[in-house]
Amino acid sequence: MASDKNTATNFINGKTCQAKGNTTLPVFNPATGKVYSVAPDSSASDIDAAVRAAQKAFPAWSRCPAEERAMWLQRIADAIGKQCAALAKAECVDTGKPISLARSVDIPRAESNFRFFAAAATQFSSESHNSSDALNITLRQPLGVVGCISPWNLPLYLLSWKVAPALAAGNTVVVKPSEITPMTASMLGDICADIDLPRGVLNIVHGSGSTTGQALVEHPGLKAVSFTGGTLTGTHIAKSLAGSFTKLALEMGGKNPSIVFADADLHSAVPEVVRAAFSNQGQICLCGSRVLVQATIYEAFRKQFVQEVQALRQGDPMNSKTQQGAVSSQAHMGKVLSAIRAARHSKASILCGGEQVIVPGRCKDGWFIAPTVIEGLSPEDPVNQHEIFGPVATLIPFQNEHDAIRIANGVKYGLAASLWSRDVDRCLRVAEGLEAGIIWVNCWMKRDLRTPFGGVKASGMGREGGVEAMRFFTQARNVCLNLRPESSQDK
Ligand code: TXE
Repeated sequence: MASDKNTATNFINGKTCQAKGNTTLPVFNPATGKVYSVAPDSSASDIDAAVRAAQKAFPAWSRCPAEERAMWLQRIADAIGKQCAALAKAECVDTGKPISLARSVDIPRAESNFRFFAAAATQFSSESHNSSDALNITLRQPLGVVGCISPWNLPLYLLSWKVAPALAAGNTVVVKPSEITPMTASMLGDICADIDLPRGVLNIVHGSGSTTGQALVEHPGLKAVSFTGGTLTGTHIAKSLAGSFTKLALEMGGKNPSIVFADADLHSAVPEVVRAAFSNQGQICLCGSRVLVQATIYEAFRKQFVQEVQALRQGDPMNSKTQQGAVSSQAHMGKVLSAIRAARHSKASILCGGEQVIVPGRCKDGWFIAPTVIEGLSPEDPVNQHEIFGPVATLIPFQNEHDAIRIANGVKYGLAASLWSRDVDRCLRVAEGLEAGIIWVNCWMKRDLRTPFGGVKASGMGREGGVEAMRFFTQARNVCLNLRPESSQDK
C-alpha cells in the first residue's frame, strides 16, 4: 500500500528496489531547506535492467485487448484517487507547493490523465482510405519501449501525462522522474505493485539527469523519448539522439505573455492574470510571466494587479490556507533571485516582493521568494527574454494590437499566451498572429484533455494530449489492398 514513504524506491520488472550499487541522492523539503529522504541514484545498469524488463513485457502488453489495457489504467487511476491525500502530502513536502494546490490540481489531474487515456485506449482506431480501385488501411501500432523524462514542478501530474498515453497505446515504459521530486513517482511504483500490473509494463528509475537520464536516452532499446524540462536539457537530449532515429517529443520552457486590452473586464481579468503568473510560485511552463497591458489602462491595471499580488498568502505549504509556498530547490531560488538582481541592475522598479522571505517556525530555513512584480524593463531586456520560472512577473505597456503581437512574439519561446478583451474579432486576429502553441482567451489553463498541448520555437516540438499523444506513441503503417487486381500493373 502506498502511503507516507520515508525513502523513494525504483520500480523495475514489477518489484520495488534500490539502485544496484545502493547509491542514493538526498531529497530536500524546500519548505524547511532540510534533507528529509533519499532516492536511488541509479546507474546505466539499472536503466538497462528496466529497459530489458520493458522489452520482455512488450509483446504481451501490445497484443492484449485495448479493453484490458484500459482496465489497468483505470485501476491505477482508482488507486491514485483513493490515495489522493497521501499523494498530495508527498507532493507538497517534495516540491514546496501549497497542499491545497496538490490536492485540487496535481493529484486529481494525474488521476484524470489515467482515466482519460484508459478511454482513449478503447477509442483510438486505425484509419482506412477508400478509392475506386484500392483500400488503404493505415495501422497505428505501438512503438515498443519508450522513455519518459519528467520534471519537478508538477511531478506526478506531468509524469502521468506521458505514461498514461504511452501505456494506452500499447507501449511499455521506462520513466526517469526528476531527482528533485522523486516521491510521488515512487508511490506510483507501489501502486503498480499493489494492483499487480503485469511485470515490466511500467518501470520507474530514479537518479540524476546527467547519469541516469542520459543512460536512458542513450539506451539502444528505446523507440521514443518524451521529455519535459528545461530548454537547455531538451537541446542536449536532441543532440544525443541525433542519428539514432529514436522518436522525440520535447516540451520545454516558456516566457508566456498575458495580454490585457483596454476593453477587458478587469474584474475577472486581474485575478486570473495573477493566478497565471504566480500559480505554483510561477513554476508552471504555462505561467504568464510577461504581463502586457494596453497603455490606456496601464495605471489602473497596475494598481489592482499589485494589490492582488501583495494579498497572496505566503507561508508553510502544509497550511491549507497558503497560496504561495517555497520554490523547488536552493539552486533554483538562487537563479530566480539573480534574475531579480539583474532587473534592479537594469534600473527596473520592483513594485512588490523582490527578495527571499523568512517564514517563521519550522519553515525558517525554507526557500521562499516573495511574489515579485517588476516594471520599467524594455521587452528586449534579458529579464523579459529568459525564462525565470519563479514568482516573478514583469509589466510591459503596449499601444495597439500590432505592438502587442510584436512584443509577445519577440522572445525565443512560444508555448502559451492568454488574451483579455471583450472584442471577439480582435481576440481571433491576435490569436492568429501569436507564435504560441496554446492560446487562452479570457481564461488561463482551462483544460480539455482532447486538445493538443505543446509549443513552437524553443518551447518544443511534438504535441501531447488527446489523439496527438496517441499518435506520438504509435507508428503509422499503411497496407494497400488492390481492389482491381487486373489493373495493378497500371500503377
Ligand atoms: O530541469 P531539467 P532543471 C525550466 C525552468 C528551469 C530550467 C532548468 O526554466 O529553471 O528548466 O530546470 C532530466 N538526459 N523548466 O535544470 O534538468 C532531469 O533529471 C536525460 C521548465 O531543473 O531540464 C529531470 O528529470 N535527462 C519545465 C528532467 O530532465 C536529463 C519544468 C527535467 O530537468 C538530463 C522544469 C540528461 N542529460 C524546468 N539532464 C517545464 N517545461 O515545465 C537532466 N535530465
